Amino acid sequence: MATRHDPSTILEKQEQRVKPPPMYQVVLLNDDYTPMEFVVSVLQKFFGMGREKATQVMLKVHREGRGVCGVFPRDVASTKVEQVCSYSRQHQHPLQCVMEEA
Ligand code: TYC
Repeated sequence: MATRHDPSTILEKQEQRVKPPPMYQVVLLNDDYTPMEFVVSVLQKFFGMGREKATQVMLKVHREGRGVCGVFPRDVASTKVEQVCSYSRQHQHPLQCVMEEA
């Protein structure tokens, strides 16, 4: 049903109350045992990176100890962490992945 406003009424813009969802970084951690090639394949498989980008991120983690794989809403970040950890365990690698509020 259409609502009519008295033309003398001043309509104030409603304040925007919906905040964007908090975002989370998925961070990959270095270790001494996981093969470089395996890390590159994880970045391609779970983060949709091409081979070159995946290699750059892997080398950054290798040299600096950690690196960001992507930034996602909480549920997506949590699923990625689970997938990476479980896939790494299946392949007997100690690769660690965590999420942090961005
Ligand atoms: N440091 C590992 C090696 O020398 C490679 C590696 C890179 C492991 C990134 C984990 O998240 C990682 N084989």
